[in-house]
Amino acid sequence: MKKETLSKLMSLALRHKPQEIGIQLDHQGWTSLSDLHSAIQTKHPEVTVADIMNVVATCPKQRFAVDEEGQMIRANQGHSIKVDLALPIATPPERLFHGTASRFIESIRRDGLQARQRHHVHLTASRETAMTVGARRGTAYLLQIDAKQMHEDGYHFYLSENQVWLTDVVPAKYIIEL
Ligand code: HQG
Repeated sequence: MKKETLSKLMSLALRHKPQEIGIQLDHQGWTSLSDLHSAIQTKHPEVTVADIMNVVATCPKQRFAVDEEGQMIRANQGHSIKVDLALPIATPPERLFHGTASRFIESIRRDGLQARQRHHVHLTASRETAMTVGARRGTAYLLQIDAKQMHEDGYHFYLSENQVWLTDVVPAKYIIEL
């Protein structure tokens, strides 16, 4: 199986539909590496634990983490199912970015940024990353977020292990268009 295909299958299992391949996640999103491997092997017998570990190690977005004992695996962020990643509240940089598609802008101006199917709104400190994320959905449109003011106003931010800034919602008044 191609590495990208395996990575997508792991995202499906660890972020969205564990039941679809027959695994269970604990409340913090972890599952046993060997359970994940066995479940994947039912349909794809050629996949090895080393293949899974290779995705964990080389995925450019560092989407997955394995615990120190090398026994448990989870997705670092991006879940649609309910998990508590137990991330500490972090102080964001003054400005964060969100890349979206231009066709969403009117709605975002009105309603702010919402998590939609995911747990959190995803933000980044990097303009380039935001543009790449936005380009997935059409003509990329870059928004700048006044994270300093949000933080001062009591909104919580979390930094995932793979450096994605997460927050519950970004009300429209904190969005600065670029
Ligand atoms: C948009 C990928 C209209 C929002 C990426 C986005 C990222 C609104 C879409 C990660 C809205 C949700 C997350 C509103 C938000 N009206 N549209 N009020 N509020 N939106 O995929 O941030 O490959 O859930 O702008 O690289 O695009 O999965 O979020 O376009 O890091 O690891 O609704 O997913 O990473 O889309 O992407 P998503 P996202 P992975």
